[in-house]
Amino acid sequence: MTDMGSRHRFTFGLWTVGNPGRDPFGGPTRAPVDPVESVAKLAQLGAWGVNLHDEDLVPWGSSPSERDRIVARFKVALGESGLDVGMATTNLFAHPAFKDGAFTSNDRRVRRAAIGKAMRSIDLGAELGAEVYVFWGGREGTESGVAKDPRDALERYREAIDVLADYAVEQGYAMRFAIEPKPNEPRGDNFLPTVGHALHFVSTLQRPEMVGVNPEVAHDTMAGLSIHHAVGQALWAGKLFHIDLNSQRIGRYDQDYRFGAEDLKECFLLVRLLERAGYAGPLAFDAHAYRNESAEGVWEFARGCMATYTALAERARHFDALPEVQEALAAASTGELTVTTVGGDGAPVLKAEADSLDALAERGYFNERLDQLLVEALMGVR
Ligand code: GLT
Ligand code: MN
Ligand code: MN
Ligand code: MN
Repeated sequence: MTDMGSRHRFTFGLWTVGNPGRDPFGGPTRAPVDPVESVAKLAQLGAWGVNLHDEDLVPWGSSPSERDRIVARFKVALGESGLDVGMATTNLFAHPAFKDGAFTSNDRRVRRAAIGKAMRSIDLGAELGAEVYVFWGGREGTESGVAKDPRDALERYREAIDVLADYAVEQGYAMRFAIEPKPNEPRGDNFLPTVGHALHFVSTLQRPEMVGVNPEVAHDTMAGLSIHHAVGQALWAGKLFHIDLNSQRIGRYDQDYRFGAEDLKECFLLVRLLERAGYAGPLAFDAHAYRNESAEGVWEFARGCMATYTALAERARHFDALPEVQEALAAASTGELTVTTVGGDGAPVLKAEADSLDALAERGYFNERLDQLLVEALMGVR
């Protein structure tokens, strides 16, 4: 273990470091990576764990005996490397039968098969000790909105999660579930497009306490939203069960760049928030190396994700320890936002205070100074 992984529980999906560089316009540029090799290499770099889809480990179509052999070999690798499994999930997007959706396919037979596949995959996650089970609805959506009433689709989505939560509880599995939102891609429009949509969806479930969210930096950014605010709302709701870290420019396809490769300021705000909130769940990097990298470049990518998170956590602590920052925060009245607004005062008092608006409009909030301090701390010149 290096210093890097000693405090933070950094994880990588097998599909991230194993990404062969395929894109819609061209085939793979890198050879497939054996999951056993990924585990050994990630441990060496200081990661805490790995994440996987059923099919990242056990190829679709494997016989039960092949499955058992593959899983046994993988468990040995985990034991030797000391890595844990942070989260597990189901591939409900690659098989052509899922082209109209998995839990929300219009074909009831597909929906039932999808639930069955998720059950098998939950068994695998439990066997490997995954503490979180993620649901990313890659195929849950439409190109032609007329083909599905969104109310019906959400009802079937909810039914699937309810059934699977019951299943996990009945089996005695300790895992919690996390819904991962994404606005589009691969579907034209996906259901549960943002963290806010997912949080509301969770509140409609039969076991809401068991289900949280798995925000991904790139996904809310694709929707043009602030991931800092999205994760803030998930934390405020007590629902941040997992997080997928990466980078993304607004308005692009799903780029899944190395954490910190884009918008360092938003990354700084996100890391500062997670650190201040004492988030102790896995910090998962759901990203991949640029397509023009060779096999070694993949490990450069993995090292970079962890190094940037660690450096931003240090920068955030440094920033908050600077006396000029504390002064600027006080000038911005940041602490005052933690004070209850009304207290015990009644309507007559509040109505009278409405008269103070003209005078209150005079003040400034000194955000220029505060933000410049952030930028200078981030650049390392302060
Ligand atoms: C896929 C997707 C990710 C999800 C993974 C979990 S699969 O790579 O782009 O955002 O987290 O299903
Ligand atoms: Mn993504
Ligand atoms: Mn992706
Ligand atoms: Mn993700």
